Amino acid sequence: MERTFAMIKPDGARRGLTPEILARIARKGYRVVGLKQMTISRQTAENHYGEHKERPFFGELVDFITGGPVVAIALEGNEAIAGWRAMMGATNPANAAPGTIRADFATTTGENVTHGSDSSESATRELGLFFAAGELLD
Ligand code: D4T
Repeated sequence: MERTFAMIKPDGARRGLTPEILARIARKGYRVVGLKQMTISRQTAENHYGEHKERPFFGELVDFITGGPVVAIALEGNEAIAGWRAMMGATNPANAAPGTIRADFATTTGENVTHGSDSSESATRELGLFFAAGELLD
């Protein structure tokens, strides 16, 4: 069993896509072991996206992710890290496979509805950044 960090970004939450995305997670068979709505602080956003600090889109990315409530989700399941990434589709929705969340619900890379950890190391780091130990089910 693997755990990963998933997030419904402010665009997805604002557009009312949370129930649809949680339904896809349930139908897939992942177990939700943590779930909360929150507004991300700038400090947490800069930490979360630290790998992109030098990229030209960093400022806009931090503005966007802190610009409204998100839904933070901890998922558990067999190969959940790669599996959730597959359900989201490519970062640029124009390249996302039909049936993926980004193909179905997004048009731009900047506002692409969901996030998912890209490795086991990222999953551990991001789960720790967004959830206190007591907020996750055993
Ligand atoms: P996240 O981290 O949000 O799940 O996205 P990905 O893992 O699929 O993609 P990423 O780390 O390369 O990008 C993080 C975040 O930055 C935005 N972005 C990315 C952007 O606004 N412009 C860009 O050119 C790129 C590459 C979108 C996602």
